[in-house]
Amino acid sequence: MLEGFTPWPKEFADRYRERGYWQGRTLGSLLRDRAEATPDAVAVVDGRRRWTYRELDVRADRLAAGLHGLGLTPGDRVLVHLPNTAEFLELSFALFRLGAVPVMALPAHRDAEIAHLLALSEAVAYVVPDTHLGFDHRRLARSVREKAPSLRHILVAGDAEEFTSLASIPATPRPLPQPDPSDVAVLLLSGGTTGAPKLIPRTHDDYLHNASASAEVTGLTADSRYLAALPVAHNFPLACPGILGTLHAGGTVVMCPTPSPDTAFPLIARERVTVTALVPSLALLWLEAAEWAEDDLSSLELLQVGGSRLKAETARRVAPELGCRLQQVFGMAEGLLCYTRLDDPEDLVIDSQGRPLCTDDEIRIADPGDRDVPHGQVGELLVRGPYTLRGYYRADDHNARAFTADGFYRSGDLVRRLPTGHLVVEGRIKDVINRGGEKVPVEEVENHLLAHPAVHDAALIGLPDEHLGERSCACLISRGTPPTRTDVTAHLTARGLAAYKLPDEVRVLKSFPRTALGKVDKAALARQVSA
Ligand code: OOB
Repeated sequence: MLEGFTPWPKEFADRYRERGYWQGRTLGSLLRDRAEATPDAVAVVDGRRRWTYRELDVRADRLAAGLHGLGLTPGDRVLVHLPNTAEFLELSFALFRLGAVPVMALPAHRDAEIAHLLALSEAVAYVVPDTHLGFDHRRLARSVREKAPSLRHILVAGDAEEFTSLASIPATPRPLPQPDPSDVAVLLLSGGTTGAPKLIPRTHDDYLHNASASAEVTGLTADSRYLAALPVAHNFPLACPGILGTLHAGGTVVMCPTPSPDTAFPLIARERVTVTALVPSLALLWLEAAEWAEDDLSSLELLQVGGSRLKAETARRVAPELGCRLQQVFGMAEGLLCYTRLDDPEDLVIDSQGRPLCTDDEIRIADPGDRDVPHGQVGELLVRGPYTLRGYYRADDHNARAFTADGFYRSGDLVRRLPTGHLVVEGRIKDVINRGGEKVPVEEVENHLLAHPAVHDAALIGLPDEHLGERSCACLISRGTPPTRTDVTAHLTARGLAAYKLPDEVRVLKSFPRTALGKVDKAALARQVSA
């Protein structure tokens, strides 16, 4: 068992197995079963490349053998930093089969995040593309290498320069020891918690349930063609049902390099895409673009939207303007997934964020004293279930606060439950800014701001935004010359922070409003800045 992972207590594990949620199978076998059933069906399309299930299966075996030959062993962590490409799938399945654990970094991550993830996971290998959207990932690899003593291999998809080419690794398949289905298959990045970013261990058993049950509520079949438009390292396009759910159903994954309508619409038309997933700000952009675009989007049957709160006005436009059904998804990398169902009445699809995927998802809605609120009232969502984590990876102190004594995860989301069991997301208490679905960890950015020589104190707040739902504003108390937004951007970029964490606005103030305890009163600060 991977050290640093908190397993479910035995009574829960037994129950989840008995009820068939955990099937004792690995993610590697998901692909194997399909490759045996429909070897010639197309598994993945990436540009002009089309790999059948047989080809993806053989490639994964060959890469697993090659990685084993490099010295990778079960339980080793591998930091995967690849965009939406066929190689992402080949590598992920190779690692699942080897029992090595991919750590899923987002393409937008830069030196600060990558160095942190390498240190936390003690990854032995780091896998990057050569360049992506004009950014040279080999440069990033060079700069983080010195800071990561665990790192033995840097593998590059494409032109490797002084590093090892990913394409040079595959070897003749050999029998490998089978990973234990109850062990960790993948480490996902948390959308945001207090302190440094955390890793979420997901087991073969739990993640396979996550993907296959999601494929079922989303109605995926062997005829489904899923457009992977959001970055596939994120839980939503990875397994909700995403690319893993699509492969489980025997459908085709169409890799989309960026989610912009210019790229996505022609792919939808060419590949007759039936289903995709977006965050609300992108859904809005697609709606605007669809008014003018000439691409044939008629194959689209379902649009999933989640990651941040979808406005009812936007939700109402999806069916008439894109000609497909809408499914709202309220999910978290930590586990719990809520979906509106395909046969839900219209008002629930428009106004709710769905109901839990599994009948054994235990939901509590609690007040700050951990007491259940009266039915229909707003409170913090606490959850426990067959695919919700019992502890972050290597984070004992944080885990003591993030879970109740009986194992419920404190989501930090404020929700209300409708009589149908559907949840409505009303806000949150965790210190994260949800910038159009991208989660900005406030404390992390504030710490970087405080390192600026002209910053005496810093508070990052979210302000309402027409397009993103929320935008970030850095409130600063300066010493000496007040820094401008350009100064702040240059400072944070030099510290290697991902671009989505850069403040959209900078305000310099004389003082911050404080609570009775002396903490910055962020609600009052937001009111003051908006006024
Ligand atoms: C998804 O996952 P994460 O881990 O990036 O972020 C989770 C957080 C939730 O705790 C909640 O605060 C927010 O994102 N969120 C939503 C939402 N979906 C997620 N807030 C309001 N409405 C929604 N529909 O974002 C994620 C993971 C799997 C599927 C979909 C989204």
